[in-house]
Amino acid sequence: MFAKGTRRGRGALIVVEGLDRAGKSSQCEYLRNFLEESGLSVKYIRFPDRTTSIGRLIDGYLRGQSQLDDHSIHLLFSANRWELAKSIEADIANGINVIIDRYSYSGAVYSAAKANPSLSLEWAWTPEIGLPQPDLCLFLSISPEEAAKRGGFGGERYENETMQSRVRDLFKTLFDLQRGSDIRTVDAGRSLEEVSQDVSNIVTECIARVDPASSLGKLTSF
Ligand code: T5A
Repeated sequence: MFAKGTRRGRGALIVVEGLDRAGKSSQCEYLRNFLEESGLSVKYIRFPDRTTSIGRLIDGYLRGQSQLDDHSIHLLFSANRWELAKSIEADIANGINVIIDRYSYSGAVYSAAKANPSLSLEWAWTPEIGLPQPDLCLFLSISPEEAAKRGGFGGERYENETMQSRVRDLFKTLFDLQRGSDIRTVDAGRSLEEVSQDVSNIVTECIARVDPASSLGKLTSF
């Protein structure tokens, strides 16, 4: 826990990643409450942010209401992050801890999982270079079979087991390439409470470790 009013300087940038229905939004909500109750300033952002004009194009695509070339939709997902990048950096500099539900890692692996020969993982990562670098990425690990049993699975474009299995493998490949990043895997196949306990312990450590006088880094090439 944190003593109220003792933290000055910048906030931490915390990303939560995982397959569809891994429990990301549930854990982000839990984390927001946990940090607020600990006296910290918090903002919670979800990508895709479906409220912007780019986000509405993405939403239509995910619901199957429009068709787009694989490269075009990929670049829209990335543009959706770039349109919030400056405000994320400003919040962090102002001492706000920012929790992000899906980020560049999802961006790269979901597009690469389409197995389009002209859309490699490296190609998919390139537009992410220069975006704010998370201080911590929590990967909620669950099997595609377990995720499929959870509420609402199957409603959107990528929610099928073939795609989710490829995504899971590609997350591993991408994380192995992220030298110098703090990426932690949490077993998300357990109860909400057990997962939340691990999440709060890891995030508490991260916030204590971030040097309040340091600047946020930027994502780099492999
Ligand atoms: N995408 C995204 C890209 O292709 N490129 C990109 O750049 C980005 C950012 C939509 C899609 O877009 C793709 C990836 C996705 O396919 P989304 O809106 O984040 O992305 O969609 P989902 O990941 O499907 O988000 P969900 O909200 O549906 O899943 P969550 O957040 O992982 O899961 P959550 O917390 O909503 O929980 C789902 C269900 O499981 C239960 C919950 O109560 C809920 O019913 N649950 C648990 N049940 C048992 N035990 C637990 N521990 C549980 N945790 C949650």
